[in-house]
Amino acid sequence: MRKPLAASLLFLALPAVAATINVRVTDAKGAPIPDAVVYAVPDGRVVPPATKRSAVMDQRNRAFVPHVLPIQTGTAVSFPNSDDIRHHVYSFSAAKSFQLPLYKGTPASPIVFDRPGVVTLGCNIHDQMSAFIVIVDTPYFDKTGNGGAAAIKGVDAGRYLVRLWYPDMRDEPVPETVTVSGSDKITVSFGRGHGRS
Ligand SMILES: [Cu+2]
Repeated sequence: MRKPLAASLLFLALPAVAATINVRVTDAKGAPIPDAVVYAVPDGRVVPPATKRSAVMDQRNRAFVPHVLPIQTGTAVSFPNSDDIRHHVYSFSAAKSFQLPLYKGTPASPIVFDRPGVVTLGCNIHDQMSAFIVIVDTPYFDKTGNGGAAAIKGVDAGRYLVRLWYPDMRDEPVPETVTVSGSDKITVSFGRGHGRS
């Protein structure tokens, strides 16, 4: 049966409804934790496809930029070398093991990260270079700034498990369960139940 025309027009006229989940991450003493990845995983539902399918992990002044890069599973990451010396990027991580042998400029093919997990990057030439690519099974994620705050935006209605990862995390805390019903602003805090190593 066809929908009445008036009802269809009303539906189209409604503004897009999406929520923001604000997350604060502190250590046991209350100090903010920067570079912490927070992500909301749909609970028992199909994960929406990635809205962003590519990302960049740069190399500048003998450092990876950014230090922590959160992406959704299936995202292609390019590894431009912005230095005028050569780097040799590698990962031995289970989620993605690869090498980009000594190079300058931008490698022709980006690398697709097709499994969730944490990939630790290194450079064979410069031992101090390290970075993390955090691959999550959801398009809803963000990373905390220096104040330990992040905002997961554009979250559709439904139930989510909000999870946490940061570079020297010892134990992941129990995920926070949140239910989004409309254009809510929800606040989640991680301040206990996880230890820095
Ligand atoms: Cu290097």
